Amino acid sequence: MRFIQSFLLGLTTTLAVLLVMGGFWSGSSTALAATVTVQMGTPAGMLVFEPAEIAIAPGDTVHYEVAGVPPHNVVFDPGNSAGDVSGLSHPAFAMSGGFDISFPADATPGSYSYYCEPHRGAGMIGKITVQG
Ligand SMILES: [Cu+2]
Repeated sequence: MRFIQSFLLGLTTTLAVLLVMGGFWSGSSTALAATVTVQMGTPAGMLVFEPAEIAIAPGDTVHYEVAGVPPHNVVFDPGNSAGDVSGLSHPAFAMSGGFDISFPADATPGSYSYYCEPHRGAGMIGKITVQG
């Protein structure tokens, strides 16, 4: 009898722990925002964003990293974007290193176009699709 009681107590505890862990994992996997890296310029001297087109979820962050031929910046085109782009741009020129641009969790789904100001004429433009 004592054995059965301790067995049942152990089983109940194990189930409770599994339920708590399962809830934690399923909750955090949906809330965890991702970071996608885009290179600005290439070591070979190309004036491009690489990759030029990416898809993200609302709340995700895009990390821009100088990879060649600086300076670079990121300016969103309000006339060519699905939602509000105020506050998204990073107009300061980056000579090295990188910077992050985070999309709000309530960002309007659709495509957002941007360019690098000094190299727009050379075709350094990019597109981010925020998935719904
Ligand atoms: Cu540039």
